[in-house]
Parts: sequence; structure tokens; C-alpha cells
Amino acid sequence: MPVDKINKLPESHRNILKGISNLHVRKWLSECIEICNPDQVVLCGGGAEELRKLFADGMKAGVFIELNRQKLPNCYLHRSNPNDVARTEKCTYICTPTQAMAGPTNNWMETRAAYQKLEPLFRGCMKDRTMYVLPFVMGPLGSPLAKVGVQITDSIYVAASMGMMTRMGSVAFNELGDSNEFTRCLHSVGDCNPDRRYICHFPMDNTVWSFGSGYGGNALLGKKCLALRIASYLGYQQGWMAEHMLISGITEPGGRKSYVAAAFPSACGKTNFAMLIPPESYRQSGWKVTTVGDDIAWLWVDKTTRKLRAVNPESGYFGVLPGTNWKTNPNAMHTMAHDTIYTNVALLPDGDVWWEGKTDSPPPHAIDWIGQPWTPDCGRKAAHPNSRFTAPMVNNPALDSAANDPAGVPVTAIIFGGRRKDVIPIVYEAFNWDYGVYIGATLGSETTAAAAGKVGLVRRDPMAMLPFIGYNIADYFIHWFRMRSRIADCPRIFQVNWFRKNDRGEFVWPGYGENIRILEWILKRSHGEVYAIESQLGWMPRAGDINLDGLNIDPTEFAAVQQVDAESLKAEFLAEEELFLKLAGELPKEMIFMRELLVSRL
Ligand code: OXD
Ligand code: MN
Repeated sequence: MPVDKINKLPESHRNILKGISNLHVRKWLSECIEICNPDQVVLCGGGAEELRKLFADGMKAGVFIELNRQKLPNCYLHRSNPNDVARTEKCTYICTPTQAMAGPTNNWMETRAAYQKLEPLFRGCMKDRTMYVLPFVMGPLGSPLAKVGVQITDSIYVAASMGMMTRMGSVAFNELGDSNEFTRCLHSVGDCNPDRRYICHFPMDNTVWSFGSGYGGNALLGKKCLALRIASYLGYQQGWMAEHMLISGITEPGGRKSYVAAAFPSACGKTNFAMLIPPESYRQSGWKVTTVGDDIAWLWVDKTTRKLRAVNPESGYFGVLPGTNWKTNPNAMHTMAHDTIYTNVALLPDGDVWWEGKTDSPPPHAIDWIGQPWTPDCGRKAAHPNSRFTAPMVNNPALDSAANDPAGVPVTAIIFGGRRKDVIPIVYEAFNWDYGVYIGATLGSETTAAAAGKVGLVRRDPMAMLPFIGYNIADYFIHWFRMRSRIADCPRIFQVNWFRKNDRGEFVWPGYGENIRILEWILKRSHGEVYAIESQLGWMPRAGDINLDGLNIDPTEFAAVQQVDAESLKAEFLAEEELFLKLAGELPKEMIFMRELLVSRL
């Protein structure tokens, strides 16, 4: 921005700008101030004191309600606008010069047209509001993959949440130095009107503009927008991968530690899996699971060892609450016991919170997520099905010791999982990397409340990345296939399905902590220690290879759902056709060959 324009800004704004030594940030910020016209500008330097002030100011503004100090110290309730409770994929755009660059699965806007459409919305949008400037780092400080972003927002909820979810504050300016390589993240809740809601990504400009929503996935721009959509494009260009994956460390009896990365669509249990506590008998014999990350993994190939390594770019959790309790995920319950934001849950008379599935029986009274009196018989949910907790990862008692390690962790196995009541067995292993990529690419899952739209329909969600690939999906698949040639000893790839039902419509697998039994087989296979049967679908455990001791599972029923049924597989391949048709003409040849092989095996 020309100097004379900067000089026209109010003195307080000019002083903020003077405090920023990076000239590229200063120039971009002055342009955003000029467009948004905020009343005040607050530069967030990070730290606990600043967070306390954000909460105090947020309480005055009615954005936060402080919860019971004894039961939930430093915890706050936030109620969103009821029209703004989940990611809105129909308002999410990849903005590139040509539609081919965004590909057939993304909403697309031409770059200049998008800026022209959104600029008038941002113009003057922060009049009488405070603009928070949030410098942040995604990835452990000093990591070769760490990325700096600067988010501008008029939401104090977003500012406080970014303080937990990212390494926010002056550390980001230290990491950036005088470089121009930072993601420019401009955000305003605007008037929160769904008809004027746009989450626009400009991968080629390293820029995100999000208007009209305060929901985490649309508004905490370091998360889905930077760490998945923008990062997936950067990874494609630079030879690494940004994936919708948890990373966990598994210690076996005897002390061997391995790390797995697992991709599941939103609200399919990634946080539970990442924070898994093995059952007593396993713990006694030395099994332990620790969390590196619960949602996003950045993966790269180490130049010296040519092994795949991973970091979690985030520093907090934005987890789904319904169904979370002391039995299903005690580590999550500990994590959110203090210093946590609860969004769209019910408020109890004593200042505690509640959501469906937190306790066996509901409370007699509550104030529901929209602020209305609630009783169990009123016919409404007390908490929104996509209610969330936001907490820093340091709260997690099972945080892995390498979670902040800039060198990341080695990846022994990659796991793909979906929510499928039928067809897909509880576990099997891909024959090789290329087939594993095929399995990931054709991953199907029943839709959940994490995204607006109908729940329970099977949709193809390649690598659980459908809403998060920041470029053409065909190039994304090619990138996955090509990664193979960089890796010397590639991780084994598996598919799991915790949600498989029997003929009576009951879940066969108990899930949660018991998933360690499946992990045990996955690790043994990855380390070459257990035999497997070759089925049409992949390598299968034999009866007896999965430890069912102490579980109330009929081994014949387990064996039955592991069976590959040719007729339902044929139906599955036909259902995959939808994805193949979308990609017609652009499909990587590996996908076509893999499908041919699969069909010819039936
Ligand atoms: C999330 C999501 O919030 O995937 O992690 O929607
Ligand atoms: Mn997610």
C-alpha cells in the first residue's frame, strides 16, 4: 500500500504496523486494514496472559460463558449462530485461473472473479469491531515443513481458539524472519448470513479469504484451509503430502515403538483412535498408545534414510463431543477438563456442561445449545450433533514425547477407515503400495454431522480428503502413486472398518480401546511377523490371528464379516463408478489397472 495511504490510517493502527518488522506482513496488513476498516487492531503476541484477556473480553461481549471454576477451571462455553454449526462444503471454493486446476470435485471460482466477489463483502466489515491479527506457525517450530500464517479476524472466539490450535504469537515472526512465505488468511464473520458465506482458497497466492462463518472448520484458517487445502497443493509442488490423518505411537511389550498414520472421514473416530487406551490385559503386558496428532498429518520422505516421516501441524484438538465419555475416551475427557472451549453443548444449572452420550442418563434440566430451557422429554437434542471441544494438546495425558519434535516420527503403517455397515471387513492389508493407494482413493463412508447435509449416505471420500484437496484430484492421486518411488521401504497400507454390522444390524466390533487388537495384527504384519491369507480383497488375518480373548464376540461371526462376498464386492465396484466417471479421461493409469485386476480376481 502506498505510504500516503498508510499515513491516512488512524495513529493506533499505524503503531501496530510499525511494531511488525516483516515488510511483507506489514504491507498486507495495511491493505486489509484499509479494506476492513476496523475500529481497533490487536496484534496477538501469544501466551497465557493474552488468552485470559481474550476470554475476559469475550465474556463481556457475550461470546463466552465461564463454566464452573471447580469442575472445569478456565473453561468456557460458546454458542454459535444456529445457522453456523458445521463446515459448509457448498460455500468452499478453490480459486485458480482455470477450472481444470481445481478439478472435478471442488467448487471453483476464477481467481480474479473470486477476489472481486469477496472484496465488497470485506469492505468496511470491521467497522465498530476489533481486528485481531494472529501470527501463527503450523508444525513443530524449526521443522523443515513448518509453515507460517497470519490470520486476520474479527472473531474473539477464533482468536482464542487459534491460540490453542496453533503455535500462535511472536514465535511466528521469529520463524518467518524477513521472508514473504506466509499464508495470508483473511477472515470475517460478517453478518453470518449463509447466503453470503464463502471460504475461498487461492493456492497459487498462498491466500485464504473466509467470510460469513465463525465455525472452526471454516474460520480457524490454520486448520482445514491452510494445513490441508493450501498445504496439499504446496506438498504436490514440493514433493510431500498433507493428509487428513491422525498419527499415533504404539509401544508393544518389550518396548518396540512404531507409529501409524490413519485417515478417516470427519467424525468417524480419529480422535478416539489417536487417544486409545488399551484394555487392562494389554496395558498389563506393556501395550501403550500415545498421540502425536488427531486430525492432520504432514508426511515427507527423509532424504538420508528414504523413510516416510510425519508431523502433526496442529497444537490442539477440535474434537466432536457427542458420544465422548469416560468409557469411550478417557484421555479426551482429561484433555478437556481444564483450559477448554466447549462449543454448542448444553449448560447445566451448576455451570457444568453436557452432551448426548456424556453420561448414561441425561440431566433432568439444562439450557440447550441454542440457549433454550431443555428437559429430556422435550424432543430436541441438548447439544448439537457436531458440538465440539477445543483444547491445547499439552492437556492430553497421552501426548507422545515426539509431538513437538521438528524431525517428526517414522511411519510404519498407513490405515484407511470409513464408516460402513456392510461389505468392508473389519481389517485387511493391501497387497502393495499401489493397491493401498487404490483402496484409499475409493474409500467410501457414510456421511456424518461434521459437514452440513444429509447424514448416513455412502459417499466416496478419497483418502478422507474429498473436502480438503486443494487442487485437481487426479493430480492428487498421481502424487500418491509417485511418492512410492521416493520411499525405500514403504509403510504397509491397511483398511479398517470399526462400524461393520451383522445380519441383525448390530455392531460386530466393540471398537474404542479394543481396537488395539487390530493394531496388534497391523504392526505384526508391518514388521513381517505374522502370516496372512490372500483373499480377493487383500491379505486377511486367519481365524485366530486377531486376539479375541476376553471379548464377547463369537469367532464365527468375526470370521463371517471378514469373508469377502463376491456379489457385494461387485455392487461396491459399481458404486465406485461414480468416482471413476467424475475423473473420466484424467484417471491415473494405475487406478485403471488396479480396478481391472480386482475385477478379474472375482
Ligand atoms: C474436523 C473435520 O473438524 O474433519 O476435523 O470436519
Ligand atoms: Mn478432520
